[in-house]
Amino acid sequence: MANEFKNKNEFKEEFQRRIIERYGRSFEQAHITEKYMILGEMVRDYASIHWNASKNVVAEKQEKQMYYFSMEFLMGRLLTNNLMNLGIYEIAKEGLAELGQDINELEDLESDAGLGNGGLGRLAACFLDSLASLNLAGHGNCIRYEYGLFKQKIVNNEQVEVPDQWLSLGNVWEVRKPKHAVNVNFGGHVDMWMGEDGKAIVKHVPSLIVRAVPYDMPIVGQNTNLTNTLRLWSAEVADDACDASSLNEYVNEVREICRNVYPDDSTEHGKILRLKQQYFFVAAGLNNIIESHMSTYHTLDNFSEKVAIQLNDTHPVLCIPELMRILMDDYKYDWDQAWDITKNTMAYTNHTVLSEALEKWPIQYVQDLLPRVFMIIEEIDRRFKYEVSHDMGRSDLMNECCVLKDGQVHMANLAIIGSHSVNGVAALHTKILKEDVMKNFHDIYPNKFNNKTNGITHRRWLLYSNPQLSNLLEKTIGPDFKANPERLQDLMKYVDDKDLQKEFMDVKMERKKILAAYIKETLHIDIDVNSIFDVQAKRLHAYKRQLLNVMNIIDLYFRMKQDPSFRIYPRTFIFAAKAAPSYTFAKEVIKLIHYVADKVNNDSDVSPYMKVVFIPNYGVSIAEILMNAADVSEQISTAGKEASGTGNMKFMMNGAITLGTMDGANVEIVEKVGYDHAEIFGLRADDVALVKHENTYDVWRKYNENANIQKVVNSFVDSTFSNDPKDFKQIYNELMFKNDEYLLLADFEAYSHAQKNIEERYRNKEEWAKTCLINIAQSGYFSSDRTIKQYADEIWNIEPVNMK
Ligand code: 26Q
Repeated sequence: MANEFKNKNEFKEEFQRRIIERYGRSFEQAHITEKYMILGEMVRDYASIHWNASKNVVAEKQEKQMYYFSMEFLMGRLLTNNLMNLGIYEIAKEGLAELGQDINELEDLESDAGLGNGGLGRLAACFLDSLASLNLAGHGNCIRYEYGLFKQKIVNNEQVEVPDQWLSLGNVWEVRKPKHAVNVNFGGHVDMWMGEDGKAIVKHVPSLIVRAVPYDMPIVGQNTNLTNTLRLWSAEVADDACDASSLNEYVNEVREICRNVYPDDSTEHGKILRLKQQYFFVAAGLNNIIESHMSTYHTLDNFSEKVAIQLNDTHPVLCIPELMRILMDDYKYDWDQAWDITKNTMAYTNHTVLSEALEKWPIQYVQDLLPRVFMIIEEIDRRFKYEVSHDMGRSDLMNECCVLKDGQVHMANLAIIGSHSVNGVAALHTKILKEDVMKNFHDIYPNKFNNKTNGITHRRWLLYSNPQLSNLLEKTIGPDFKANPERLQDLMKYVDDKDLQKEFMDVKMERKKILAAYIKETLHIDIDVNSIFDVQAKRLHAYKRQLLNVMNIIDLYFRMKQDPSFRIYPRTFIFAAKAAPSYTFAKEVIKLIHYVADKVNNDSDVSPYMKVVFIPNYGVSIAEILMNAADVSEQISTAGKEASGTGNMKFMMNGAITLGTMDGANVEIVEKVGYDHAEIFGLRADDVALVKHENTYDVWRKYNENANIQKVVNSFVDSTFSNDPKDFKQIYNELMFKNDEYLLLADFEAYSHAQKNIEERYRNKEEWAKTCLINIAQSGYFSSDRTIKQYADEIWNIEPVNMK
């Protein structure tokens, strides 16, 4: 039983006792990693106090529960977060200090749990924090990847991927639960025969059986007693594995399922592996939920009244046919009953409108790997076509919207057809789904579509990562905003207060110094803390237009070189971005940033006015010191392409001004702060749509019209930055020979002008501080607590659990 220490003396005693018990050493003799492990275990046990009780209360009170199925959870570190949420950070910190141990050193030992790529995975993690903090019974379901997303190193100015061995010290937060292990079946064939009752009996005879073992992590909220679970599934060999031609082959086949977050899907083998991952965690997760539901209710008739499943994009969409399979094959429901239960349980969130990111699987893969599930998908498709053409008389929409076509399974279509709710992640994004990308479906099911603008947990992204700002806010408006972030609004009364403006600038300076020290230590680059910190931190992707940012930098560099009287307000341009390993264009942009940085930073005429810094290995922990040090938040995607963005919200909440296009949640940020307190530029989403529709854009005309643009574009291929003629040729080609798909040249002048405006604004420090304070004051809306309340009320129909 865990000891619930109540003060620092009890903490110290318990800590020392555990070190002796575990390692047979005194505190003084213990290695720092041992101290970290013990602290982690103590916090986990502390967090577990209410874990069992939570499960019991939820079962006893027959509360509805939500399960968030996601291939990604970018949890980051949990030690600080859990200590803070449990309200025992100060006890631990002071106790350790009295033992001569700085808590920060232990915090730094924890690896980020990087079980994801980017926005979608971090959103899932923020949602878990909000669910627990709002006393809502909502759990995560994912894969226990052996390696997180690769670590990024820069070697000779290029990205190199290094495996992320996040489990090397063990994961102190997880508890292995072998008693909940289940088998997952793949391949083989399906036998069917008629039962005595005249109903078909279906038996899937698999060729591969994998044992799925769950590892549970407690999710604790701030100041709440409800403890939720993040369940991570690990693949192991099954006792009764069949048809494995050789043991070694079988073991390898099982091991690779959970090896990587993102298996290289350039080969057929890699693609099938990803499909295997999807079915693996879906089948295991659903199986468990059903088992637990049956043990409470002894029937599945009320399943959708007690269980809500949110599908984080299409990656877990096999939930739909899998639940149908279980209901029909194992529990003998007929199709219509099973379909009602399934549809009422499932809800789907879309996170992207890029057509290349809409998931499709070759029919053959699905049929071979999941023969029974595929039969059900075929039947869903058949019935959908009948419903639309026969019942609704809309055969015009049938072919667009069906699941099986062109030899592929269209996962988004399956998701929409099989769930009761479809949501986008920002107002503009949902509008584009309804009016464009999913217009036909919106005609068929107008009531399914709804918007849930994303959010971020203000606990991690403001309270814990920026204590300086948090303290200043508390001093100014009191502590209410901590539990209720909408109360940040109260700051509006003080935005004109000169003393507060000054204090805010001091806080920002402190954060800038912390970041500058990190950059000095890791990259050996000196940056000027009095310069404007201009930050673009996000995955590297053509549509996010890091290249537009670089083009402006190159332009400024040329102009300062050419004209000694032209000088800009000192600026530090900071980038942080990982590129997908196979995305050569994105990697080329990273390389370009480094070459430009070399040139600019080593030029004594220019470097006093600007520096370019690329911070490697962007992830949750780096974001925690990066976002809050920014003056300018670069959100410059081609309008209509960024579903929402969530980095934009983190910057805003920490008092940075948005320099952005009217895209994703930027639109709502501007709505809150007003045009005067953001710097907005460029084509709007409908302009972009029109330009594309009418095919009126000509990149060469833009190029020929503007000498500055010409010079910048030429610099990609005239050895300004690299003597190797192969370098940056691809960038040049993408821009100039694919008619600049993401409209960089179209927005270049507007962007350059907006950058100039930023500089003018920054010269007036009081006005600048006022703008930052207004951004903070209006950022409460972007707390994921608000988002989660909307999901809970409007989609899941769940209410806070009273633990008493
Ligand atoms: C698609 C096809 C085949 C295999 C994989 C995929 C795939 C994998 C990951 C498609 C998309 C993703 C991830 C998408 C993502 O992270 N989207 C981001 O979601 C955030 C949270 O809603 C938004 O804020 C971002 O705007 C959006 O880009």
